[in-house]
Amino acid sequence: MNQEPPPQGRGAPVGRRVFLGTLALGALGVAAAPPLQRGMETLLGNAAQKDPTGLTGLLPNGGGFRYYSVTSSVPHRSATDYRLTVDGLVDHPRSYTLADLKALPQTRLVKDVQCVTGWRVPQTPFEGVRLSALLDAAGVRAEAGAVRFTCFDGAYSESLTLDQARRADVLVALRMQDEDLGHNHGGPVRLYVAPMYFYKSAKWLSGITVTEDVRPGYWEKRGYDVDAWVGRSNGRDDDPTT
Ligand SMILES: Nc1nc2c(c(=O)[nH]1)N[C@H]1C(S)=C(S)[C@@H](COP(=O)(O)O)O[C@H]1N2
Ligand SMILES: [Mo]
Repeated sequence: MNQEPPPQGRGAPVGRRVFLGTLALGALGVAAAPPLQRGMETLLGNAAQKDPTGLTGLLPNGGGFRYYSVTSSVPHRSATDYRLTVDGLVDHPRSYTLADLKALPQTRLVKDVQCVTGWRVPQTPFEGVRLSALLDAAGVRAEAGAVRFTCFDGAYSESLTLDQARRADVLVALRMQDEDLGHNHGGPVRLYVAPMYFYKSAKWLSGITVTEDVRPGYWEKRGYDVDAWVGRSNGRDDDPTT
């Protein structure tokens, strides 16, 4: 498991001490680990003490990505048992199978992935169904103003305004780097919000609910910006003190 460190910027509600406390708790589990793994954990622990924000940099997920999950385990969903529900303030709520989603027109985008903690993966292809197409098919009601996303990890959530959700560069992604999305990257289906920090791109997507107002997502309740446009001051990225 690898959680996004809490935001360290000005006015962040969750401070450095809380994060270090979490690391210390994690170390309690190390005693039970086999020697090889224990060495690795110790290394991580030392590095983390010098630079808590650098912890995730030591855990590559392949191709420059870091694996993130706020839960310690996530159930697997196969092509046959995966479902994506679209509901809320819509005229035609429905549930999509993976085959349903694959049968819809696919859009491919190639842009930089940018995590708010500073790591970046340049020119990464994502492919999937435009979120706007699913919203149009559902018939969004006049009183709607936002979209909420939920995940089958049972914990993560995200949100967008309806205007943001209707952008052409927001996908319900089935493929990444020209391969079917693997479990660790949020497969079989994740949200991909190209113009925003990667925490917006909810992995293991299972629910799209049209709502009246924006409901802040998992990290947003813990201090991250709800409008997460890349380039705005948001976390450490452009903070000269870190
Ligand atoms: N369900 C879920 N989605 C998530 C997260 C998470 O912890 N759980 N972390 C977010 C963050 S902070 C990042 S940087 C990316 C990481 O995606 P990756 O694991 O494919 O690199 O997923 C985002 N989506
Ligand atoms: Mo992130």
